[in-house]
Amino acid sequence: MARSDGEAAERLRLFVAAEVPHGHRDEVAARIEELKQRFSGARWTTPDNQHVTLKFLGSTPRELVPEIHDACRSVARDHEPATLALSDVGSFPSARRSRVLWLGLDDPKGLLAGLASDLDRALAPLGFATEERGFTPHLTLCRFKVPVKLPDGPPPLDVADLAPFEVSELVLFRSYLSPKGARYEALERFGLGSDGT
Ligand code: 3AM
Repeated sequence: MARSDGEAAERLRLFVAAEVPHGHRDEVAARIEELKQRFSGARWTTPDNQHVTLKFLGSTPRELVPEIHDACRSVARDHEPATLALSDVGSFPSARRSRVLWLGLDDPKGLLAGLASDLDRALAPLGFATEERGFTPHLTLCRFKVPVKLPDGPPPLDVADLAPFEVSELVLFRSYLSPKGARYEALERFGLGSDGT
């Protein structure tokens, strides 16, 4: 549909992610209660808002969405589902100056790193900047306004007993920012592997 002069194109804040089963995220939430008390100044994510970000697209014109779907579908088809597990707590950018605490994923076949680098490559022709930073698959647990020093390193969290789980799709999310925090909406899912739909 033609737009009148001066009318701004609608933009959506987008990112592509993989999901961890809800039950696992709820179990993690139950196990970080002690950490929440220790780091009471942090802003904690809720299980509903946790995902493994693979590619951040940011503010995107709506008319690019069909091409983003095509790119995601093609990358998803090139990767078979794999079994992953939750691992250890880490911090960004470092334990000396932590701004984020996260829970890592054990991904022996490198599925998530492969998806992240293929998304980077497939989305670059649409004008999305390629990622310069190394990729560390993680669920963000909390963010600190003022960086925190962790002299003993990131705190331990025992999740070794939680069952491994399968990652079998990519999810295109829309992010809505507000003073109350972010809300994420799954716009589209892309099954991994040649059997994916
Ligand atoms: O939920 P996590 O932390 O994995 O940190 C933001 C969040 O990831 C990340 O994108 C996800 C959805 O908002 N994000 C926000 N701005 C970003 C940026 N400029 C960014 N990632 C990379 N570059």
